[in-house]
Amino acid sequence: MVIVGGGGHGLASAYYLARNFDVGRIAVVEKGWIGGGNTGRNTTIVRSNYLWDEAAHLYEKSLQLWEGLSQELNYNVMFSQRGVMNLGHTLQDMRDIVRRSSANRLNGIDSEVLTPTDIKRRVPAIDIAPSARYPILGASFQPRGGVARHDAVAWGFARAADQLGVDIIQNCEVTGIRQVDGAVTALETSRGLIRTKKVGVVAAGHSSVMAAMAGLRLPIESHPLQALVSEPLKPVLDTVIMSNAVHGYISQSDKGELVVGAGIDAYTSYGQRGSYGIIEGNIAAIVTLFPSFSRVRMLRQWGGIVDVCPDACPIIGKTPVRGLYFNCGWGTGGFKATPGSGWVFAHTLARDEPHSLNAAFSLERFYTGALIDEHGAAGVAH
Ligand code: FAD
Ligand code: PYC
Repeated sequence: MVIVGGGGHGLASAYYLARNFDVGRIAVVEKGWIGGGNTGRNTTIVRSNYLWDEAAHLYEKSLQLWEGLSQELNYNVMFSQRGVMNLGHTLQDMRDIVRRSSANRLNGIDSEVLTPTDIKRRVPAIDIAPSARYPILGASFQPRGGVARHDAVAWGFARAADQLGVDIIQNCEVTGIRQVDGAVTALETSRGLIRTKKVGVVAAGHSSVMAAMAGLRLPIESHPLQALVSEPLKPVLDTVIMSNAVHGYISQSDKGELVVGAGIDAYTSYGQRGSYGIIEGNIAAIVTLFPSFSRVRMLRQWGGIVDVCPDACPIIGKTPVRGLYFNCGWGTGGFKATPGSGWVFAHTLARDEPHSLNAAFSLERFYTGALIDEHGAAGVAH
């Protein structure tokens, strides 16, 4: 089997394939270097507080895998369960927060609803003044959520997969997918032809490009998503704060940098950068929440390309081409799903049928209409 894409999801898929199933030889081909895509560009927020049962179960499985991942891989992925707070600024935000929090608890997922005073107690630097431009009326809080070290996740899965015999081939771009009678026969790559009957594509940012190689169209739009970090500061923020209404979120890395992210850039693009206007609005939003951060100097900015589905949920499963499977469309929120995505995709590839946790995330849902709308839980403005 060949996995296309050496990001966290591709490497996790290869690892769980080799660990859980007996499928013969496995290769991961990566056009650049492992973890150089969105895995190494994301802001590492991990949580499972999704609204609908299907998504909640999938992300919760992933969160449970995160909780044992450093031991599993014998590699410190620095998973830090410092909690994730989603702020509400309007009455409707608060109704949505209470609804989602209740749905989470019904699914066995930890969730609390906080008042502004609770928030201030946990996050002294935040401005909860009723006169603020976007007054904070409350928040949902998932204590088991948090952050992890992004590149360690790629390296940890890669090393563990390598130890199980997986071939990881970097600087190897897939340029074509050969088929005979509607079935995959080989991959054309920048380093030669690879014959194979089974291919799992996990190429975030370029899923539509890969699909086009097989004559398929996916219901995906590719957008830039950017983030930035500040100079390192003494510890000032020990949880993750997200606000969809103001279009910004923030946490503090173990090195002390403030890690800040925005909503997606509205236009579609494959350029791994973002537009200045988004940063300007993003920083204004963060300063609204944390006025004292206005004097902090920002150090670096970057962008990744996220593949967004119309219902803000992934596609994990078979395609009309026999032997060709896609795992894509994680949009702005796939880092948290890395282990869970690998777990279910490995099952799907090995058994040729979906795991119960990804059955609802098939391509067919765009024909049947059984969409799973998680825009509210995406936590990042679209
Ligand atoms: P990637 O790491 O992008 O891996 C895909 C790989 O496929 C790439 O390495 C690429 O080079 C390779 N590839 C592409 N085409 C080919 C080809 N033709 N041949 C061979 N290889 C190919 N998610 C969260 O859960 N929490 C967050 O806080 C968060 N923040 C984010 C912030 C930013 C700025 C961005 C951009 C994304 C964020 N995300 C977040 C989303 C998350 O990063 C992605 O959903 C996730 O990392 C996708 O992982 P992946 O392994 O599928 O993709
Ligand atoms: O899905 O939690 C998330 C997220 C945070 C920042 C970008 N995505």
